[in-house]
Amino acid sequence: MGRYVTAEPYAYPYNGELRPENTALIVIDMQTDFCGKGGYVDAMGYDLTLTRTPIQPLQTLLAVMRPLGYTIMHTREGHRPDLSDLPENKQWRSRQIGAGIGDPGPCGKILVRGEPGWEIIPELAPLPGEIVIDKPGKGAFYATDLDLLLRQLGMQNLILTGITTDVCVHTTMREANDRGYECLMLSDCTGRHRLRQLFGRPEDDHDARGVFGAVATSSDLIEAIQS
Ligand code: C5J
Repeated sequence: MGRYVTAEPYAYPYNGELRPENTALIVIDMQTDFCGKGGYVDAMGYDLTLTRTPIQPLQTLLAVMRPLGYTIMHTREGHRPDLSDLPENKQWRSRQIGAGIGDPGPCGKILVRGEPGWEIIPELAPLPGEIVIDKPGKGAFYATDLDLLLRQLGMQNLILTGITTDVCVHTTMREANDRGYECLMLSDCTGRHRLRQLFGRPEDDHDARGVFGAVATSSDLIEAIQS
């Protein structure tokens, strides 16, 4: 008898092996510049509601998963202060939308390591001992030691949350799937910017179609791990 989360399009994980010893919660890029009051998204005048909706469900989920001994990991998107790890085209594209990476922003240089805007928001601050992955790209596996750490810890299942759903969360889920991790995305613990919600295809966001993994809500997960 395994332990499964009620999820779409299949009960997660595929083998019913859902345990604190082999399952990590990954909280992606909940940084001030993306979702904090006074960060660059806020300063650009966008409605922060969409990138802030995951905060409360994530707080509830962390309060359940931490005492049960699940591995909790956080990621931050950001670049070295000298921008030597920032591809020119990434910088150019960010400037097109008025948020040039490395340029001065309301909370220091935008998405630069060590600047206030790059920090994880206080509401979801990592606890001492929780792993924080600093990534220069969208995916959390690219140019980081995430895979090495997960394998050292014996992790097989990844619960993916954070922002933004269609960029860093989805990229990480695809990278994880190719490496053999069993992925679950939590729809209420992810969010995206309004701009992309208007021009993107929101129906694709949580539609993993079983190709990259499964989708559930945090309540579904909490019910499974507390049962
Ligand atoms: C993330 C981005 N975290 N959209 N970054 O999604 O640039």
